[in-house]
Amino acid sequence: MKEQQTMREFFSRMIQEKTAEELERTIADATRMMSYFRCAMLEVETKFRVLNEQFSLLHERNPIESIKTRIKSFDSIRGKLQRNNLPFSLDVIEEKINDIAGVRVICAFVDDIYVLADCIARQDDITVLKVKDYIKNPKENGYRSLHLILEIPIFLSEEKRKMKVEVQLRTIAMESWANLEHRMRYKKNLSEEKLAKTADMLMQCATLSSALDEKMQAVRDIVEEKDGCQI
Ligand code: 0O2
Repeated sequence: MKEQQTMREFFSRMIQEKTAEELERTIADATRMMSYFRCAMLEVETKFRVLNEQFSLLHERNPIESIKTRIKSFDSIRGKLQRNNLPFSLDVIEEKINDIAGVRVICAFVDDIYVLADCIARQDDITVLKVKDYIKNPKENGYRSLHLILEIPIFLSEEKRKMKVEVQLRTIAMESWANLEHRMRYKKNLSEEKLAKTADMLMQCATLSSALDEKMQAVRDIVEEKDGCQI
């Protein structure tokens, strides 16, 4: 109910030239689209939970520490459209914004990230549309994560629809770096001086967090024999 109200306020602000009837139709279409994205997000989340369950059966350990999901807010969608010089329309949003539905999978070890990504990519109802490996190629600021844009079908009462979901796979160390950086700096309008000062410090933190991941992985490699994906 609150979500509907927020959407109503948002669209009333965005599309003032529309008639009341057109506005209602747009709100109904947007509500439906977001609901489809939510379904797709749930499907992907479940797939990771199933893999985690099976891993614990096969290997007596859970590769996934936690899973977070989120649907992008319309304010954030509008910001992204503006940054990419795209017009605000539901068709453009559905076609061009890849991370409306987001699933973040936090893993214990770097190896697990690639094993899980491989297992998901091999599922026959999933198409991997894009891979951005910010672990092998970290961003300039030090950000590390493996991003996958997946296309997955959702089965509705009378139709099947393919929806996009962004998956971010990262370790606990990558997650804590990204959360703190996001809170303090990402997309914030800091002065040039503060940007310069903090960039170097954040890069040092990223290097430390990467070293922590490598060391933890090395410990695990000694403790256990490495497993490939046998699912
Ligand atoms: P928010 O506020 O987290 O939603 P694409 O269209 O997918 O090719 P996109 O989405 O612009 O391109 O780029 P990318 O690099 O895949 O980044 C998508 C998301 O990754 C971001 O979403 C962030 O969640 C996260 N991310 C990327 N770079 C950074 C970074 O430097 N620091 C942190 N903390 N997170 C980052 P949004 O919509 O930009 O932001």
